[in-house]
Amino acid sequence: MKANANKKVKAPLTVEQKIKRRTFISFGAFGAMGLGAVASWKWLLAAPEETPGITGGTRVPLRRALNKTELFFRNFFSNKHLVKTYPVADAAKTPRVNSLIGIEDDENFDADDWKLTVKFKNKTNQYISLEAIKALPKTEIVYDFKCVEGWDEIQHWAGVKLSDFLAHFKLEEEAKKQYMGLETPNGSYYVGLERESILHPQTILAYEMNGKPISIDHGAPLRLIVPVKYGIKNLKRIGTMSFSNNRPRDYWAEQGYDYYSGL
Ligand SMILES: Nc1nc2c(c(=O)[nH]1)N[C@H]1C(S)=C(S)[C@@H](COP(=O)(O)O)O[C@H]1N2
Ligand SMILES: [Mo]
Repeated sequence: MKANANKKVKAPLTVEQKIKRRTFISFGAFGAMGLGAVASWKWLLAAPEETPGITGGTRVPLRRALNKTELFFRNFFSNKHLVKTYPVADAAKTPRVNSLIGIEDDENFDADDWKLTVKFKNKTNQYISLEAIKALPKTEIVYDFKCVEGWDEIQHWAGVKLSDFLAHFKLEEEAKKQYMGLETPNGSYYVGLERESILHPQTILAYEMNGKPISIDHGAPLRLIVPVKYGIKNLKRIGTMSFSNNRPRDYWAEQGYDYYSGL
């Protein structure tokens, strides 16, 4: 009561004034929403075209919206943040094995015979041995590996930084394309990754886990470790690598999972 004593007393609004004011506010809000809707619709329609079949059946505008979200994250985050790392002692001693698509046929796979195949548009190939990859500077990372299925685990990986690899094997020009595609030697599991995540300083081609050569189940002889992505993008047993400006095929995106799958 006292607090109000010094305040100027405003005449209460009449019913008519109240109605006028509300009408004004509602129409204003309604109008703004309308403009917003038109603007976002136009924005969606202007989103990048989708190559048919690359991502699982989402209606075109929605897929465009997802692609826009991807562009947003690509532009603002990807290369600028580092994933949190942990002391080696925190790493799981027997890391979980998740799924084995494209690497089940152990009998037919000879790790000693293995070479990484880099495929070019003109159908020529470059073959790179594990020895040549191991001769490059080694980087290690201990971080929290996350699977979209809901588990995560601190894991310890080592290998060559993908950006060092690209520089050493004169693939930097090729890697200026927007995407890199990786496939298992038999082509049953395959992923596409946008340029920013392959050049991310923590992305490695890994050949060691817990200080030992990677086991067959974890992706011997060479797998991708891309800490800015969910597990699905961390392809085990790399057979081929290629570069393109269109999105390469992606196993889980074809099943409707988010193509970007970033963290
Ligand atoms: N070749 C191949 N790579 C793959 C997969 C797969 O099925 N086949 N599964 C992915 C998924 S969903 C996850 S979570 C991780 C699991 O890796 P890990 O088995 O070494 O824990 O591998 C990824 N890479
Ligand atoms: Mo996963």
